[in-house]
Amino acid sequence: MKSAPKGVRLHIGIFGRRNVGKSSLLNAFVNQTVSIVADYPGTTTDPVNKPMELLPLGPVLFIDTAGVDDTGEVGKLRQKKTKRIFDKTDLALIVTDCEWTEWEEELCKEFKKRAVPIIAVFNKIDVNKVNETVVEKAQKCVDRVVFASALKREGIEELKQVIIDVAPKDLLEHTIIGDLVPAGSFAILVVPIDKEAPKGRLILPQVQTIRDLLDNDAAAFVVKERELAWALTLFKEKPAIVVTDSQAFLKVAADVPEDIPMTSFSILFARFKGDLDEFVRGCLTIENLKDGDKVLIAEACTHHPIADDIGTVKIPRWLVQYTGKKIEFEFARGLDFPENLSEYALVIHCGGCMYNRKQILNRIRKCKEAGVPITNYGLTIAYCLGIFERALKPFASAYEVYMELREG
Ligand SMILES: Nc1nc2c(ncn2[C@@H]2O[C@H](COP(=O)(O)OP(=O)(O)OP(=O)(O)O)[C@@H](O)[C@H]2O)c(=O)[nH]1
Ligand code: SF4
Ligand SMILES: [Mg+2]
Repeated sequence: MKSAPKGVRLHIGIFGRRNVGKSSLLNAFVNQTVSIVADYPGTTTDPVNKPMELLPLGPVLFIDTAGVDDTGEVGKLRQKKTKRIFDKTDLALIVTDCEWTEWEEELCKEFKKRAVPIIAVFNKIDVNKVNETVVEKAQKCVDRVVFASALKREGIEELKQVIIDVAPKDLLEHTIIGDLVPAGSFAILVVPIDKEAPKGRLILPQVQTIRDLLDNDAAAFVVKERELAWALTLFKEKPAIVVTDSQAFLKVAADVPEDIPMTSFSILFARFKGDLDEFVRGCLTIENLKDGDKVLIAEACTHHPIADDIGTVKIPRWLVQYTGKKIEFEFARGLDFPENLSEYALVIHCGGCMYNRKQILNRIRKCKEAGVPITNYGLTIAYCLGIFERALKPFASAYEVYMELREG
C-alpha cells in the first residue's frame, strides 16, 4: 500500500540529552535499525524520520533528533536542527537515562508552550536504578512516565500503549470536506489544467479532498473550469458544494448558481491545516493596510508546484489593486520563518499542503505572540476579488466570526 503523505501523519518527536538512548529506543520500537547508535555522545546529527502504521492510531512519523545538551559551534548547529522539529511535533517523547535535569525541564517548557502532550521515557533501566524523587520531579512536568530498556527491548509495548493513550485525537479525526458533503451526495471539484499544473498528476490538496469524500461515503466529480457549466447540467441533484482552485475563482463564482455553496481548496485547507477563524480575523485587517506597511508572504516549502507566481506576483498585485496602497512585500520560503514578525502589518501564508497541522498552528501562535495578524492565500484572493463572503459561507463558525467583525 502506498504510504500516507507526511502532512497527515501524527508526528512523534524523540528528544533528550545526548547518549541517553533516543536512537536505540526508536530502533527498538520499530524493530529495525533506522537510526545509528553508538556509545559516544552526538551520534545523531540530523533528524531521522521513520514513518509507520501504529494501530489503532493510524499513520505516524517518528522523528529521532540530535541531543540538545550539546555545546560549542557544532553543538549549536545540532540544537538548531532539533529545535526546528519542535514546531511540527504532535507528541513528544523526552528520553532520559534515569536523571531529570534542567535540559529535560527546558524541553518540557517548549512543548507546553505548543500544547503538545509529553511522555518521559526513563531508559537504560537495565543498568540504572531509578530514584523516586527524580521520577516525581518528572511527573510534575509530563503527561505520563514510562520505564524502558531499549537494549533489552523492555517497556516498549507499554510505551506503545501510552503513546496511543495520550496522542491528540483531534488531529486524526479531522476531516477536510466530509462535514460539508453528506454521505450519498457529491461535490464538484474544479481543477484547472493549465501550464502551471504539474504534468500527469493532481496536486496533494486535490487528491486528499477526493480521498476524504470517499472516506465519508460521498462522491467527487472532477472537471476543468471550462466544463463546469456543462457538469452542472448533468445531475438531477445539486452538488453539496463546488470547490475550485483559487486560480479559477471568478469564473467559477460566476458559473455556480447562488444557491449552491462554493469555496476553494485553499480555504478548505486553511481550516484543515490551520485555524480558519484566526485566518478570517487576519484577512479582515487588509482593510487597515496603509502606505509603507510591510506584508510578509510565507510559503511553507521552497518549491511551489501549483503556481510559482501566485505568492510573488498575483497576491501582491491583487492586494495593491484592492487597497490602492503602496505596500512593501517580503517573502519567506521553507522552514525559516522570520523572528522579526512584529515588523509586519500582515502575514499571508500559503496553503501549507506539505506541512502538518501543528506546524501551521505554531506559525499562527508566533504571529499572535508578536501581535501580527495572519491569513492565508485562499482567503486573501477571495477577499481581493470580492467573493470572500460567498466562499466563506459553507464554514459556519468562521462565517459567524466574519459577520460579528463586520458588524462590530
Ligand atoms: N545498557 C543500556 N544501554 C543502552 C540502552 N539504550 C541505549 N543504550 C546505549 O547507549 C548508547 C547511546 O545510545 P544512542 O541510542 O546512540 O543514544 P542517543 O540518545 O541517540 O545519542 P545521540 O544521538 O548521541 O544524542 C549506546 O551505546 C547504546 O547501546 C539501554 O536501554 N540500556
Ligand atoms: S506547502 Fe505551500 S508553497 Fe509548498 S506546495 Fe503547498 S501550498 Fe505551495
Ligand atoms: Mg541518536
